[in-house]
Amino acid sequence: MLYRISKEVEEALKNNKPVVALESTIISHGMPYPKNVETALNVERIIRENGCVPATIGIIEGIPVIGMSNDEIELFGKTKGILKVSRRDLPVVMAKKLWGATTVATTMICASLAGIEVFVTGGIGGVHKGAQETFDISADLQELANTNVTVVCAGAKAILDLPLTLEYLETLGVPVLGYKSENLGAFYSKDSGLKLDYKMDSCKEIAQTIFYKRALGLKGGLLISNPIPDKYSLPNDKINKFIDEALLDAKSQGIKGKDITPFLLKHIADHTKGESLDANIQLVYNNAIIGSQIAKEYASLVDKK
Ligand code: PSU
Ligand code: MN
Repeated sequence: MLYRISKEVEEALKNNKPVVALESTIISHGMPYPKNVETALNVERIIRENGCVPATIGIIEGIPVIGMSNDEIELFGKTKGILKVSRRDLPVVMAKKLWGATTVATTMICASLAGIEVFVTGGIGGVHKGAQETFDISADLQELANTNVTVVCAGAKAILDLPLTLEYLETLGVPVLGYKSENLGAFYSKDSGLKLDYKMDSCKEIAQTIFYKRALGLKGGLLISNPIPDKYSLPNDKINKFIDEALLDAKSQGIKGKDITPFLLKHIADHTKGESLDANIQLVYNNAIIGSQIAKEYASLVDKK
């Protein structure tokens, strides 16, 4: 077997019970310990309370694990040096029997291997600022073009070039749907000011869109932008000041490639003290609720088929 799947997730998939996939880079590289573990376990609890089975995904001794145990999540949260594994790293990490935290791209690959349609995260990778020169475009975007998984996020952080990220997704044919919102979410802030083509009024409507994409055999994912709730949303200009500083720091320290996103995330978390981390945690919880509803609606559509 290429991967290990937990009994609970396997049973749920067999019986068409809704399952929600979760990534592990957000645990190992996206938040500090112990808040990362606390958040990951709360997200699993929220998904269960909303009638779905959570499947946190990570690579343990070279084996992709779909449905990590609480102890494994704890280990991912506190062990230093777990690699950040995107599409190109996955076969190497398996061959070398290493531990790896899965990015959005790799979590999509593993979810699709197991047959999980809905995946909840915080923010996706995208086109980086200055990509015209650096060519730094996250592999997450290509994955959305190619792999059949729906990703629920709160938009993307302004560490990225958000208008270019939307252009790129359009080129790749990825539907970007705003849940009860006309505009793309900006992660910590509820509104990026960038208009999306489609506002969805219900999770049922989103599930139907997934259903038709699959029924038509249109390859690739869908991106759901579920903006952070009003009461946790930070003002754009306030957070952008920290983002600009983080970008300058990364440049002066020569940070590049796969290290840039974790560097920027850590810089922002350190400099905004608890505030940005709290917003980050709340938006993931909110995505877990909406992602669960989408997964349930989708499972009931597939049942009726
Ligand atoms: N953006 C966030 N938080 C994250 C990430 C992105 O706001 O934790 C992580 C995700 O795992 C995403 C990855 O898939 O960073 C993208 O990295 P890169 O830009 O190197 O492709
Ligand atoms: Mn990159």
